[in-house]
Amino acid sequence: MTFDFNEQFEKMMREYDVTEVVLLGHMNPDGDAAGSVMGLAHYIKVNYPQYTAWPFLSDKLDKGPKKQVMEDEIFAPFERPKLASERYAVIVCDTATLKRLIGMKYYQRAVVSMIIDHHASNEGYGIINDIKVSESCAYNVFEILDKEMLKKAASAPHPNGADYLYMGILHDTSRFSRSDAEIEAAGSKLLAMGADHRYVMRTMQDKTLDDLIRQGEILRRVKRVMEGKVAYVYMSYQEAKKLHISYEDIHPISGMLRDCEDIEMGFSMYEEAPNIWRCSFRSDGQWINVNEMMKSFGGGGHAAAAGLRRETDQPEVLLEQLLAQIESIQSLG
Ligand SMILES: [Mn+2]
Repeated sequence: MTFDFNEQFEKMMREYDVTEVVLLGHMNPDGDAAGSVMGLAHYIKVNYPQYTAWPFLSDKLDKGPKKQVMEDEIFAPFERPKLASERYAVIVCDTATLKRLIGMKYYQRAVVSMIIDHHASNEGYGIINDIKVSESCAYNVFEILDKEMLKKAASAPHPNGADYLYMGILHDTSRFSRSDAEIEAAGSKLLAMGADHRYVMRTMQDKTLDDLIRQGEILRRVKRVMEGKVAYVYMSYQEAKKLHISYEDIHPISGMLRDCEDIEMGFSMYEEAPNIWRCSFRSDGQWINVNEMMKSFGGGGHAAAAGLRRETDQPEVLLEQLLAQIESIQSLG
């Protein structure tokens, strides 16, 4: 049975006797986290004037989506919510584990929480849950909203509620590269309601020539293993500092490698601070399920995209363990 957002939301606000709701997403938010949180905030603002929505996002939001959020005339989600009451609800979008939540204090002090997510690795926290594995959380949000009411939120100036949900879908499916009939239908319905494709596409065009040159430096360092099917890049804190390479530069590399015709899986290991390693893994979700692969390491995400954060002074050992894990899954399959 589909989760009915209106029914669940109205019941939650009534039963817990609250009039304010804080909307939260994950750390280093991407287009999907921001799109889900902001889309829902606009929907509530337009359709439930008796309630106050407070979207709150980390300002470490990806550069492209940030451009759009900065143009919002209704909400300022990088500022702290100015709650009038100590009793309020929270809605968390696109966040698999509480460890990755931004705005933990608001979550902990809320009288009730609603979780809307699409991660296979969601740990099942929160009081009211709607977790459905899909390509994008914003797509899930679209599915549970009343379409006539969403249309009202879509007639506001850009960026409106439909622009945001469209942005989430666009980013998490890599411009509809991973799509199906339902996702395409959601996209075209959002456009018909008032999302503006060209306007939202600007959030995907955020590269400068310098960005591409730095990515070139990263690509030169790529190594291949398993008959070339697995490609990875390993970058220490010192090296990244020397080349002025940030997490933002290295994060898309695993996806770019995976998308190469002759590569099945791409990953990156990046030392963002001394001994703190952030790793990204991308595959088609079938050749290797990277969410499954991450389980024994304490990371996770989706079948085709997963991450791991690890504190270690022996990164070579971690790299060897990762490669051994890929080998062993492949030999079973
Ligand atoms: Mn997402």
